[in-house]
Amino acid sequence: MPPDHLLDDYVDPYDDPAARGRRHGPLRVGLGGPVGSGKTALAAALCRTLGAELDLAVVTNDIYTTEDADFLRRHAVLPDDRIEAVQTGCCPHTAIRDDITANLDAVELLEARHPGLELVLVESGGDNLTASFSYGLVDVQVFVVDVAGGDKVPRKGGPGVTASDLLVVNKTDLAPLVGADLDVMRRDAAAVRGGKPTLLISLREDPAATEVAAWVRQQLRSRAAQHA
Ligand SMILES: Nc1nc2c(ncn2[C@@H]2O[C@H](COP(=O)(O)OP(=O)(O)O)[C@@H](O)[C@H]2O)c(=O)[nH]1
Ligand SMILES: [Mg+2]
Repeated sequence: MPPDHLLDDYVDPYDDPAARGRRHGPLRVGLGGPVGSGKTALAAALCRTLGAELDLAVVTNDIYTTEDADFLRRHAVLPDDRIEAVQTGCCPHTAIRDDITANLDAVELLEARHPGLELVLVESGGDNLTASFSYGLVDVQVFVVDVAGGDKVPRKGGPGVTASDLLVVNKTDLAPLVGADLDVMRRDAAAVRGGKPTLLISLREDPAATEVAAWVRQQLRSRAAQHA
């Protein structure tokens, strides 16, 4: 890892699109975003919706606990042996971007345990708007924000909002309560994302995360077509 004072200029070697997309093994999907935006709720929803049709597993990242993994186990969205918890003990984005070893170990453990694995979701520990995954760890990344912090969030940018493969704006059910204008969020997101997709959803109203699940299926299809 480069020294701190060089991090601003640090270019992840895996950010090269040509280096992205493993040919073999499961599709690895990163779920990033601020604390409380709904990453674990989205992981649970995707497991419920896709679990019957795909061989899948989840890696969770928490700073000091295994709370997210415990939540998924408690709600029995997947068998226990398909959930691995990484305790980062440090700034969560370090573990998904700069020193990804613990996460790679967790993914490889799941792959060894389940040789037919088709999809691995990697939930990052909650961070702020600056967090993003190394493409050495994931093939595609979803950034989850919510409307509860107001409609300014997409406008504030940051690599998660601008560069993620899919931006999810969750908790649209709360928009009237916090006075957030969803059209403003949609327009601001489109303005900074250069054509990449944004979905406004409410996991409260659609616990199956139908549109996000459809996007994941599409990613699987396009990877299969790319490597056919
Ligand atoms: N009102 C509302 N609450 C939600 C929604 N999605 C998640 N939540 C709640 O938001 C809280 C944080 O969700 P969680 O998935 O733990 O967030 P994470 O920190 O990003 O993993 C939990 O209490 C969820 O039940 C939603 O669409 N609407
Ligand atoms: Mg979580």
